[in-house]
Amino acid sequence: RILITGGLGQLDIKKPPPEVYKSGPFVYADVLDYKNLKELVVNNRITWLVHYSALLSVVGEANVALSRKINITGLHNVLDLALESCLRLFVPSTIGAFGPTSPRDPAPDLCVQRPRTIYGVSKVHGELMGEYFHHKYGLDFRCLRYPGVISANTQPGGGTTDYAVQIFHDALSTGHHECYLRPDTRLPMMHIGDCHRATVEFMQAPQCQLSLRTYNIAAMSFTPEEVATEIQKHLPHLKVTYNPDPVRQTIADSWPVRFDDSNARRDWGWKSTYGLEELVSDMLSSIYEKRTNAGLPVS
Ligand code: VAH
Repeated sequence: RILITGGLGQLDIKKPPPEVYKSGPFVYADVLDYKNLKELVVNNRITWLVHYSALLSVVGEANVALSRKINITGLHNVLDLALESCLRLFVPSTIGAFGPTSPRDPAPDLCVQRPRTIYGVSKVHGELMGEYFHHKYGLDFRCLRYPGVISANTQPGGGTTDYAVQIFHDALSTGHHECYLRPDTRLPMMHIGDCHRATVEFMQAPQCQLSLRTYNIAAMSFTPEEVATEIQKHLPHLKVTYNPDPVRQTIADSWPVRFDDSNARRDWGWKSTYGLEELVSDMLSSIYEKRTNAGLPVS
């Protein structure tokens, strides 16, 4: 039985594919309230804790104090809880766990990590603390570094990669997207379906197969220009203008351009299924259906 923190956030657990998670009840909990988390674990006989709660890159820079509480104190709570209740623990990391001095094209699993956001720093801390608890106490800690995750079921949540969600909503509503990154800004991205499937397959992998505790996973890397061009194959009227935001452009320019995920592919058989064409087609059809069902106009 799995407890997922942050399940109503951008990683879209509300409607996971049934072959991924069989959704259970949603309950309100505060990752800073250890006693409450402990009660949830004991009362629901939890065996796995999937810890999604975190402030993302841009929103974290606007509220460093809250980001430290949620992303670091919250992480320490789930680490202690996992030990105390003999849980297995999955915590995602991110392309944001790398910085301007990391190899960027591609970024390997093991290299210099000096991120320049509190989000990235907290995620590197999570990787290191989880691996320490594994080696020191035997905790079954597992971590995947996610690319920018693209889902039709959630609104952008304060990240740097969020233009790649917003552009689809704009394409089907106003027909115009103003992009806060330069047209040539290449970033690793992944469809939410691949993200959930990778997580479940990794959680199910026998520990004897894992040469690492933290793995990069990749699916595709694209620029705003490339995703706009692919959308325009379906919606030729889409107009994209570029107005780079210095904060988000600086963050994006410090992140990997591509991920090397060869260890994940070798150790536990990771293989992505959505490329750019499949992502665009699925996002447009999903958002088109949601807007139509909601009685909203579709451009
Ligand atoms: C962000 N979407 O942009 C998140 C993500 C890979 C980046 O962690 O902050």
